[in-house]
Amino acid sequence: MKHNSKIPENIYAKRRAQILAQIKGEAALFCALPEKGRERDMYYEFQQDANLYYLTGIEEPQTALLMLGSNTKPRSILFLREKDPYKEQWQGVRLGLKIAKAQIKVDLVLDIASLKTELPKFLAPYPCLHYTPGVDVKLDQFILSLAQTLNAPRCNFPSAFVDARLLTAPLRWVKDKEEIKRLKQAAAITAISFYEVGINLRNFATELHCAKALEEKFYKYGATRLAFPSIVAAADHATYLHHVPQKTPLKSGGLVLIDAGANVNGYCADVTRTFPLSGKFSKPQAQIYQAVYRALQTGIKKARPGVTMSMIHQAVVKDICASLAVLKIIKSSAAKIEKDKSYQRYFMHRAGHWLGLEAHDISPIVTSFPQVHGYDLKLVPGNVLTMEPGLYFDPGDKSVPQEYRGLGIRLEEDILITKAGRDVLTDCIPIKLTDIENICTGRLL
Ligand SMILES: [Mn+2]
Repeated sequence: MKHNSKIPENIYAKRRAQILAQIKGEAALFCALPEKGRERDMYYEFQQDANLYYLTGIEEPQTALLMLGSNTKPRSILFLREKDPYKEQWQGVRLGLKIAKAQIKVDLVLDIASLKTELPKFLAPYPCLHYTPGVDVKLDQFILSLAQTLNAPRCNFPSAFVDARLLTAPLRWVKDKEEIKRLKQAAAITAISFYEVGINLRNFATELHCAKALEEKFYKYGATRLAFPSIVAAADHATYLHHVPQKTPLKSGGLVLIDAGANVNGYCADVTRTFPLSGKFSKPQAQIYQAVYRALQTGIKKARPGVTMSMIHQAVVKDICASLAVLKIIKSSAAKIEKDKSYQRYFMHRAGHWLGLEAHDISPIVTSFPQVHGYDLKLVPGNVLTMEPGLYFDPGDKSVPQEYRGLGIRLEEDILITKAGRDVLTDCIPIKLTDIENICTGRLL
């Protein structure tokens, strides 16, 4: 499996050109997320801003990309840290200006230390700046300070500000060949890891042990990081959507919900399976499992070019409502359950989300009036999304028949929209009820 290759520089250059083509006579600034301090001189694992990564592939903190649009001479200017032997001795090697100049096809490479003096000069002639607030709050404050004036709008600094994600979101929404390759790698790594952990489930002492064993597999098969913090939820912990793994023992008779994904060179997988530890679902467990499984299949079949995420969600909701009525969990008709939204007590999230550089990937919007949300855009080939219906019954919910209380089941696949319909990138991980049982008992080896 080839999985450690970075996206070639000419692809990043092409993406930058696509941004510049949108901002003739305007400027755009993309900056790195700040490093997050833990305690004293320790930091949390650095996470690059996905938009800056999409346009440069650079994973270093203290990096910024300034784009100056023009009909005649558009320019890209990269700011990053200069080499510093003393700091590198302690913090690790940096790219540095010289290597960046040789490798990255921008018009100018400057030291990030000069950003505050250079930025006002570069921006002075531009009326409009595309900039995303909230990525680096300190930079936000600096830019706002430059825009502030007491008596009149400044004419030597942009007077209009637009969220820069409006430029990148439509591009990031449709994955190119290089991205699809890496998303498939992330899905494949996640698949084999889920399988290997599934057949071993009885040997894990706790949720945490299981989570870390799964993550060990991700890295063994070539992950570069986790797509998001792994969720391993035993028994009624699965009724909490984003349960953080604890030292809770995995007990026979209960279910274990695992929702996790590998990240390969920036691209995420996001998979959920729910396993019966004993190797056999009880009758109520099986009833809920099948209800979620059917809803998942409904959603997957619905996904194709021309339909919207909202339409898929509605189809999944309809299916879930039918099951809630049939199982008499809500004593009402399926149509009424759907109409009065009483299903939301047990299925409270959307049927899926976009997937890409972020596990919950950026969604394009259409800035018409009123604005149109990405969930209402017609899918096109190259969109990647997850499908993840679930049902969750609080252990203390007396309105639910007793046999279902404390059950939490979610199933999730990653889906690539293609011309012909869709590819399920994660369908090599068994998911049918009997296959899941056989994994747990070691019969499916
Ligand atoms: Mn998900």
